[in-house]
Amino acid sequence: TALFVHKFDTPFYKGTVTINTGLFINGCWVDPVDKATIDIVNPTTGKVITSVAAGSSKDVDIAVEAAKKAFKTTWGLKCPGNIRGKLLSKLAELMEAQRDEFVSLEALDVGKPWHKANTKDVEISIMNIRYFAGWADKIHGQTIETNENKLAYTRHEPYGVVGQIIPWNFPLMMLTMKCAPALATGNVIVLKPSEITPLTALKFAGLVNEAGFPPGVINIINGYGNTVGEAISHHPLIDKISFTGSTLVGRKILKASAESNLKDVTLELGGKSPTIIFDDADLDQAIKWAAQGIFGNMGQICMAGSRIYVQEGIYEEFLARFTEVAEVLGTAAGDPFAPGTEHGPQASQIQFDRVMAYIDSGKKDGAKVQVGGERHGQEGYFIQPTVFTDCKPEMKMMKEEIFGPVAAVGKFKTEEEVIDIANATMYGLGCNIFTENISRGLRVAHQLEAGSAWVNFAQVASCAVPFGGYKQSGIGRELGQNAIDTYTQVKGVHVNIGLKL
Ligand code: TXE
Repeated sequence: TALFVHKFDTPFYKGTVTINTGLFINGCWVDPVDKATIDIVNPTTGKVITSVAAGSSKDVDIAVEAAKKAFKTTWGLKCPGNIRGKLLSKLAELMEAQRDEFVSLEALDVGKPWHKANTKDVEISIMNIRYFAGWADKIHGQTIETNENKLAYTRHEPYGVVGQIIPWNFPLMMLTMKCAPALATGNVIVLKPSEITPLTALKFAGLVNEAGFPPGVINIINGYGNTVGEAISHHPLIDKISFTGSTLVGRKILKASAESNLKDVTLELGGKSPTIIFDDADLDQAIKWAAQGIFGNMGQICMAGSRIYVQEGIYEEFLARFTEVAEVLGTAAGDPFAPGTEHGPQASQIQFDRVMAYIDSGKKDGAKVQVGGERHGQEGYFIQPTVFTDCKPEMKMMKEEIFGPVAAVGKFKTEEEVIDIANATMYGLGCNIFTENISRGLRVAHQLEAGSAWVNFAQVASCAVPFGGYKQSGIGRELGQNAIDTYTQVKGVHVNIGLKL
């Protein structure tokens, strides 16, 4: 298998990172059966960085077989929780020791400003693993009172082979958020990173053997959605699938489950989350959080607060100051490895084109650009932080997920009105509410149709709190104790301790 060797000589990190670009199956690096590759592009420059192996359904079959064997012989019920936790902790330690390498690869591959990849992506990724390492030996069932002749209890057992499909907006964070609870609960995994951003997953795979995981427990197969992704979602021996990505593909995953073996499905899909700012809010803070809520990670966040509704009394002031924040952020666009960069490129040409098309549709439909609305620079996939006003609910840009640095700001009068507007979407991932009246904050949070609600901030998730979507934003929950339920199936055991025939 080929190696990718990259020398970083940047203000944040100087050093050489080496990763294997093959498929990681059964504890070994292998070439794909078909020998295909995918070019990986640096979104900051638009130039090819390297190429990585592209698997096919044949490689998925091999990985599933290895995983199944590991589940039966060395993992699953054969490996006690404290050992699973120990190996996960060791993995977190190894990642911590090579933290700067992970950060630099993520900044290179996705275009994230280095300091954000450091304090957000990699920090949270390591936290995810540590958090679920702690759960591994605390997975308990119940004893259930029935009658004196019976002992009844439940066990939370792993599914077996779990398929996991990851997007490109938080490659390492999503990987850890999916694989840590799956492994902690005794499952084995066959994971497909995004074909756009596979580098940190390969770096991660390089630590798996050193951490002590038996062969076959963790398998990582790069490849396209319509080959490797399809094979995973249709595979008859994969017992559970967890997917994060578009709602369109989410539907395909659910259909594939129905058409194959009815594998259990967890989906984390798109969003069109509202940010609601009441006129009693701490305006300085609301402006900063609202900006972070939509411009953070260049808007490529499933829970991005893309629809901002401001109460009429503070609307003009909010708009003027929010627009200025967007403008200033635009001046801090540039090389993710340069100090002072706060805004990077979109992750790929496809995403750049998609976001620009939404901006154009907004302009054509009569929305007004307050700031931004154009490409930034000539090289790479940069888009200016953009603020629209005069948006109508029926506009395409108001109904669909843009997944870019594009905010739509509108005005509202009453609490009842804004709750209705906020809920008028097929999505239901997140919502952000700003008010100094805590009763109102909680009242509104409870009425909004979303899997997560933030009162007086935006998007500060925690690995201990469940995350997932209402409506067409998904099925099931990740993170927190709920993730333990997500990756286990419950067995009721009935023992006869006295009933005679
Ligand atoms: O997503 P895809 P794309 C949204 C966001 C974005 C849009 C399109 O609005 O603009 O989706 O992005 C794999 N069977 N989100 O096209 O295709 C694919 O290889 C199985 C929201 O990149 O859903 C990748 O690994 N798998 C989001 C993963 O699915 C398939 C994150 C996601 O890609 C497949 C990303 C198939 N048939 C995009 N086709 C979030 N919720 O955070 C593709 N894939």
